[in-house]
Amino acid sequence: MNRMVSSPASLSKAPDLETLYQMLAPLSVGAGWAKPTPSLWPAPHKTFLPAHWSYEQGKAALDAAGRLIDTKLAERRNLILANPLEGNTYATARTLIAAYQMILPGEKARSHRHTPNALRLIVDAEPGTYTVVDGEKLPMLPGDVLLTPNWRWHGHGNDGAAAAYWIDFLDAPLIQLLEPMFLEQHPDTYEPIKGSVSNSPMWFPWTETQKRLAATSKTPAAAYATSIALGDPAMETIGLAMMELAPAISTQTLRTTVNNVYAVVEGAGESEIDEQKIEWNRGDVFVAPSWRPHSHRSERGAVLLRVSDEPVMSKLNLLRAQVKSEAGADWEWVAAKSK
Ligand code: GTQ
Ligand code: FE2
Repeated sequence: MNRMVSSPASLSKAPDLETLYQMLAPLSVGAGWAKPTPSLWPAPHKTFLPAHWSYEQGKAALDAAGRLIDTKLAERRNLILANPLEGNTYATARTLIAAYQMILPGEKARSHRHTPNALRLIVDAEPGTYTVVDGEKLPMLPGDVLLTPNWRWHGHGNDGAAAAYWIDFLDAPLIQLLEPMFLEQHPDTYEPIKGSVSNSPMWFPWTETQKRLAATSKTPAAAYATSIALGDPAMETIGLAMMELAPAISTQTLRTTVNNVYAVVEGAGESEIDEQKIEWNRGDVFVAPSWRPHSHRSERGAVLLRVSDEPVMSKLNLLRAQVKSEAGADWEWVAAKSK
């Protein structure tokens, strides 16, 4: 192969397309019309797969990790829930990652800060488990959601009697894509605690969530069932909603450009995600990636936390969503109807 760089004069005289392509290659130029796969397409590719992770398994693996790896060695004792998409080892959906994390009684996880936004949903923890966000000590109890937005110092600790388990969610795959990744260790290793607070914009206690859900008007058959938002939105890139599923009522089938990662706060049920049936229990995580039609159902009622990149899609005018019509054949636009 001739790797010589062609002059403009010889480029302009390329006798045929094959020769032109050969002249263009060393210039890092490609012929748009000759690409084997298109660069634009009519509807989302549905690259990421529907998937499910069981808390029972995650908890068992974390218990092993508790014996095998120390928080002095591991910055975090966490298990990454990587989408089974071939070649993927990190992201749960395109923009989001979920992980199970555990901290033993008496342990501390050192403080750091990073540009990715993060939050946790507590699954099992006893009083005495806490996170420190910018010097404020916040309790971590089952059903609580705690935020650690972009560049806030955060570390965790457990002064309780039992191991504490929670689910982390971060927008790290999005930050990796966009490139502005920064991570810094706290100069004191464990950030000093300035004080405790009884409420904070970084903390959504489960007791409050339950009160708010009880006071909300019910829309059990809506795509997101009966939903309340945590935050407005919770963070720049991540939206949070607590979803109450009423007993034996299926939600309307939805397909949206939004990536939705669900965690089971309470109860059990099943979801159908692009024809895949997923049965879930308390503490489980499952994902409905962009444009995968999905609906949920619980025979006895359940609460899900929906973690999404909706704020990103909204801000960038990329939010598109459809629901299946009553008859079940047609799709009806519910967001950014295309004309
Ligand atoms: O707890 O600060 O699962 O920084 C991944 C990265 C948890 C955390 C994760 C993190 C954290
Ligand atoms: Fe972190």
